[in-house]
Amino acid sequence: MFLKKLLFSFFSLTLLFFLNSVSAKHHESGEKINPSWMVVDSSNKLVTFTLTSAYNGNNGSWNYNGFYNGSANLVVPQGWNVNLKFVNPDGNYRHSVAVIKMWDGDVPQEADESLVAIARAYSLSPAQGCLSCKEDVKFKAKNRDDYTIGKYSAFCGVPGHGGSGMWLGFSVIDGIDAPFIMFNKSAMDEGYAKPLL
Ligand SMILES: [Cu+2]
Repeated sequence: MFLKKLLFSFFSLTLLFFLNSVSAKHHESGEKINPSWMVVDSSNKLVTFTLTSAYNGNNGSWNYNGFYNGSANLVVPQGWNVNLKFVNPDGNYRHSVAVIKMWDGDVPQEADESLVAIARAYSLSPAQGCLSCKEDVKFKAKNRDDYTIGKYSAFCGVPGHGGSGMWLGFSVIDGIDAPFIMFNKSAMDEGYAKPLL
């Protein structure tokens, strides 16, 4: 009887420890979300992300869909077709989107075509941006030969915007069969408005 009890408490402790480490990991990488702005067409290996610039007042409006500072990470299987449906409803502030390599150290202040890391993965003249505009940015998710990790950023190239946090994570991964988005709340300031889910 005593042995049974001992075994049981050992088992409970192990389980507790395991659950704790799972939740710690969960907290670190964020929560998997399936928002309205991601549409997956598995049979055609196509994923569409609609990214609306300055969606709300979060981060002084330097955001896409209310996300900024990489608080949303778009994760796409290697070889899939991607359509970043870029929308800027604003008539006063220019915006753009460019997929650039994730940086070490300081965030770039701007991004022109020379920083684009995946072929065709940018809106027209990303360092200039555009007003009241939309563009379908279509490309194939691909890791570069010189850069196998596949960690990129969907970045507003207009000077000061991406540098102020107007960027999302963008990752290309082998060995997954569907795209997903990770939402990392801890990258956002306290009291942020609800992003588009
Ligand atoms: Cu911008």
